[in-house]
Amino acid sequence: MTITITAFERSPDGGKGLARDTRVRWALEEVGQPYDVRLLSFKAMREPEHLALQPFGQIPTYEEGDLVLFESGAIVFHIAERHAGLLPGDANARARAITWMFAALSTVEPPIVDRSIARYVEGDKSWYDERLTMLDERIRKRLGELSRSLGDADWLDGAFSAGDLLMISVLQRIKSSGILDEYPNLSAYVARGEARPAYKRAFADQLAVFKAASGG
Ligand SMILES: N[C@@H](CCC(=O)N[C@@H](CS)C(=O)NCC(=O)O)C(=O)O
Repeated sequence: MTITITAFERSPDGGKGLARDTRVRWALEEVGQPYDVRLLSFKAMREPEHLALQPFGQIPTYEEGDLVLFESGAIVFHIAERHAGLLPGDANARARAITWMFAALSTVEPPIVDRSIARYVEGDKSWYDERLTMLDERIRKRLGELSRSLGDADWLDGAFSAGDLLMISVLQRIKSSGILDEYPNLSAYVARGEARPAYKRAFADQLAVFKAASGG
């Protein structure tokens, strides 16, 4: 059955691969599933046709036959459950990998997203610098904890899993701030994820979309 995901027609990140379709593309590449992409403008994302698939008017979505999913974490989980390669066979190891998926999205991602939203929404406020310092400290707290937990291991719990895929996707969003560089083992962890052939294919495909939209 054909899998179709949605992505930005022209990603606001300039092709850096930070939009959340990249993590879905990456998961599909890891498990070797072909997929189509339907590109959406911001206007199309607010229209009833898309809102029927994604109630919050966001990307990505995932369609496969009668099944429609939204939320990148749920989509990656679905892909990992249906295909070998992203979750371990051992029940306890699988439960731990799923725990890391939740940790990525509900413990590590929120302060990182708060920082990027603050830049857009509050960047012109007199108190912005103070707020940024506070947000950076919240991020450092989480990264310090994650760094200790990862130690000198390659991946969070044994073999590479959907937990790593989501955690690395989340950490990529803080790379440009320089904060990630304060944690050499986390920088190396992200680089390891980005070196995976499946990630490279996913990144190249989303970049090709951005380049085509930019006329080059
Ligand atoms: N929690 C959602 C967040 C989705 C999300 O924020 N998508 C962004 C692109 S990465 C988006 O569509 N932004 C446009 C908007 O919210 O209007 C997920 O993980 O899928």
